[in-house]
Amino acid sequence: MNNLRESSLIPRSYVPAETSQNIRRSGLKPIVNLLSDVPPLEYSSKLKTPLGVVPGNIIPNFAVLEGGDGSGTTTQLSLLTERLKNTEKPVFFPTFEPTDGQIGALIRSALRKELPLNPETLAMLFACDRNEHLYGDDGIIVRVNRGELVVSDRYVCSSLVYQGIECGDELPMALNSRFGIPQVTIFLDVEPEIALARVNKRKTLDIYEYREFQEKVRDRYRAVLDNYSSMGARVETIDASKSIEEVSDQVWSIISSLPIFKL
Ligand code: ATM
Repeated sequence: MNNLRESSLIPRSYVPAETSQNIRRSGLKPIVNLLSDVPPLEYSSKLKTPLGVVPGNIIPNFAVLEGGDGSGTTTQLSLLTERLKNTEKPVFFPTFEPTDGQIGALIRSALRKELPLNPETLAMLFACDRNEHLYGDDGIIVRVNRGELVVSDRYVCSSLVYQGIECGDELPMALNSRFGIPQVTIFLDVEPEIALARVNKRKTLDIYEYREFQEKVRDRYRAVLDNYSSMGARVETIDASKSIEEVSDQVWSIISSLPIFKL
């Protein structure tokens, strides 16, 4: 974390303003005040350079695939990885949330109904997992700053959508307010009926994989992403009921339009 703080490439708002140490030093400051001390997110689409100074809270060289269950985010990330496997530049790093770290493992056992957790606890775990994913050693911020292209299967919008349905807007928004926004968010949009027919071919279903919930997921994605783009984030929607190949071509045309490919 110290290395991250010292890096001039990282905007101040990417680094938590208060460590547990200076919280203690400053006396017992209530958590509510700590949150209100966080500067509001400044969204900006005016990205001038793919590396270096980052305007607003947009994370350069970082793209995200989002969508309901069965929308194909995981398949599309594998196809993108396949496309980029022989490309020397940029170095490509595919990744996903929940991660394969220990917090991610805890989350997955809750999703499989093996570990009963409050929805709020789960919301917090997703945020903890993301914090490590973003700011940890060899995390997303370190990688994009050294010029890698990072594409993640799910990120903040998943929490605003899924945990938003379970816990209301406030908690996921507060928990995710320090995480920067990707250079592009690709939303794979598909009717829940089609998506669940794909998911049902798998053996075990998780806590979110049923029709009513997935209807809400789709509606909420649209609202969250509308909001995101009205604040300057680049959002691209793909009709994911199309064939895997067609969707993959569209994903590629968006990813290959990123400034990192023009260096
Ligand atoms: P994958 O199916 O993409 O591995 O993700 C697992 C689940 O985690 C997915 N839902 N189902 N079913 C979405 C959910 N999820 C959240 O609820 N919040 C989050 O922040 C993330 C990253 C995923």
